[in-house]
Amino acid sequence: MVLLLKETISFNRALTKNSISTKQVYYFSMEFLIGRLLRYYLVNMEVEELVRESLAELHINLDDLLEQEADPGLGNGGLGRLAACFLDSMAFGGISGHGNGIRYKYGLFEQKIRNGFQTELADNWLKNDYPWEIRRADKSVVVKFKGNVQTECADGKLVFYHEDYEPVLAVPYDIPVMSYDNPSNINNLRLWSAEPVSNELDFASFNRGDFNQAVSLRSGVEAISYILYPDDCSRSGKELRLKQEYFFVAAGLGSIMRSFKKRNFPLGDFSRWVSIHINDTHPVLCIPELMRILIDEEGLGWDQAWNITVNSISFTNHTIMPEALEKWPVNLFKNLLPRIYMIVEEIDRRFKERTAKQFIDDVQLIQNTQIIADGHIQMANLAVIGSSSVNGVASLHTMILKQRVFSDYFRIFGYKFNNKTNGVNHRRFLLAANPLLSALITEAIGPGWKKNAEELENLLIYREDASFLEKLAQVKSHNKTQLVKYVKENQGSDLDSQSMFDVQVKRIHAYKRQLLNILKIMHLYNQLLENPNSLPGSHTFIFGGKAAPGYHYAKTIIKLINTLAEKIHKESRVREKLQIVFLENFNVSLGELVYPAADISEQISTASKEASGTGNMKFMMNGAITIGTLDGANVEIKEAVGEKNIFIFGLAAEEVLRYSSEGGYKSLDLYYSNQSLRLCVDQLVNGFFETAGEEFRVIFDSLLLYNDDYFVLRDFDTYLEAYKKLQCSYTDKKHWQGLSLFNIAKSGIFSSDRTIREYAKQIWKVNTRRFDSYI
Ligand code: B1N
Repeated sequence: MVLLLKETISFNRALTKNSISTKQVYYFSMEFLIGRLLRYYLVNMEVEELVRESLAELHINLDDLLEQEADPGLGNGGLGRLAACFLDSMAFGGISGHGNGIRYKYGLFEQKIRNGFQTELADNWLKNDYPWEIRRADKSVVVKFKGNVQTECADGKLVFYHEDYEPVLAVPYDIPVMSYDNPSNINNLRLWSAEPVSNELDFASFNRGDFNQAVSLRSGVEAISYILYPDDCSRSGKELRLKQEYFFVAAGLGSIMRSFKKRNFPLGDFSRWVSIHINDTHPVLCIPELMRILIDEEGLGWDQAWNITVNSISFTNHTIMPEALEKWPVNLFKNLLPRIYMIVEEIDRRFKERTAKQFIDDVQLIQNTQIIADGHIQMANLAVIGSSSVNGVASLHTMILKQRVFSDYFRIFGYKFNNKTNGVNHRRFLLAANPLLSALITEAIGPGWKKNAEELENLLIYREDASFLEKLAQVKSHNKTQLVKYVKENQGSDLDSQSMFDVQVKRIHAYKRQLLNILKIMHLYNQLLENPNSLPGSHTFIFGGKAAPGYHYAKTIIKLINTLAEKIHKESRVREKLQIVFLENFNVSLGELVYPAADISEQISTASKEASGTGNMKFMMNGAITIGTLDGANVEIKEAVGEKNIFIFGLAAEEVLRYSSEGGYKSLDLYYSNQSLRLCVDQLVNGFFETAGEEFRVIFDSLLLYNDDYFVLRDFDTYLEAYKKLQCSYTDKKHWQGLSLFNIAKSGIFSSDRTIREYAKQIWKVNTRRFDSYI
């Protein structure tokens, strides 16, 4: 069947009116979390039932078959999944937009929980081969590392030769990207794999008997695309990471140049026909690499090359967390990429010259905007200087970029800055993930919402319709049963599908504040012991998410969740009302099961820290109600649904930023003044968790000794208040279903179709005719 689909795809691809007369967009990203494809394609082609029935005749169960497909974990979380959503929306919108990334042999680790702790297993997603990829050895590119650069003067011009370099062969594997109702536009996701240039062993070493040396050359090369860095919130600073970054940038640009040349346009028109988008700073070497190609290989002068480069490249920033902003020690960089370093130095020199003239007295600005400073190359600075557009991923985030992170650049290049609020692929996360809800919606408002998610708003006429709301409740209940079944089969726990499902699934990180959620549950537990009637109804708290393997605090949070789960389970006085489950190995596929089953969506990051969040949107379109802070895209979710249809609490971003710049608030004062809070915090270390000993001391210390950087204690009371209101709403079933319907109806603007249409119109300047025709 996969073969048949592949045939259809290659046939259609041949039909794709592509390259010659349309601008090509290339989306460079270190991560693409594409999820499973087979079922998604069947849903998009509207043949799922047909295929299911036909297979049944052969005694093959489609669901069993679908389970066989690997879910490639080629990303950490939101950033990689966003890239995959964008590919889908570009294909849907008829944009010639292609992904460019790395074919990691091992994706993000598989998470197993043992004795409450996270352990990591290798994600060997290629072990049974991957059916959707096509190896294109004929399109390989040689990437050059290290060596020396010789300069010569020829005809009054400087010419650069890169010598004694270490070559690496970049071999592309292509994955077709097809979307709904657009079989004639099939795009490409090109993932690069590193191989030695020659297949010969290093015989000189081998003959000397130096087997290690003979093999290590090969493994050194293959290491480049061996594994994804499993950390989405701190830079690694390791040479291998920089190698990965240059590897896929040089390979991608090499192949773009090759196909551009086949089109026979003048090189000077490059930016009219090609847009290169860089997903955060990880691919920022696109800027000096394109300069290198234009100058060293094509013989252009600096100014012309610079114009072409800046006009072709656009950049998205995804985080303001200082520890994630990439920078590289000059020595490491220079040694690995000598020619690229020279170019970066020259970009920096020219830029400093310009600011020194323009802002004579502003020493601070001149210093802050340098690319090379403190012995490091500041990658974000290179990105802002070398691209024509800089965007944030939600309006609050963009405002913080303009006013704080990049405020100096905003003074220089105000015109570059813009916002593109993230979106998610509603065809994957609603149409495919939630078939019953989709059928109900289509029955009510017709199928147009699949092409134009904003038509979901037509659901509003059912807001008071008791029978429709009842059907909505039944769908939710069915989806909860499906999740309960999964948890039983995979983790052995029994969940109560009648209880309220309160869900927080995302990477584990201090700023996302899983801890605040835990403290809430501890508080409910304490209250229940005091007064068994303090809590209406029963609650299931569902957590899921991976911790970076080296992030001790986050791993302790996972252990804390599991320890609390066990404690509650053993306490007969509360277990009827409270239950916790930690879902192992949260990934795209599990998300597709979880979002449709949620009643509550926990989006409780410290305001200002979450650039956008996209899980919040996936929950919303599946009818879960958000409890959250005014952070990231929550702000826009609130604007869309109105404050009565969401539960907002906590400090505002402005307050957090103000406190932080003044050294924080005094968490100890709060601890002493709030008894029930103090009890919960003490319970982390006072023997309440009989088996824990000092295990949770790091968490306790983060709150009191280190003054609670993420304002957990500060937001505790308002969180509980909002939670109480929410519980109250939940007890009124009809009211609750109305809220749920309202959220679904207003979720259309969070489709990545809307986001991509904006990128296409405002940044890439490509045709949006197909999108426009649906509106
Ligand atoms: O990008 C998502 C946003 O919705 C999230 O709010 C944001 O946290 C996430 C280094 C990152 N920002 N930065 C990363 C990923 C990998 C890595 O090595 C940083 N991920 C985000 C989509 O905009």
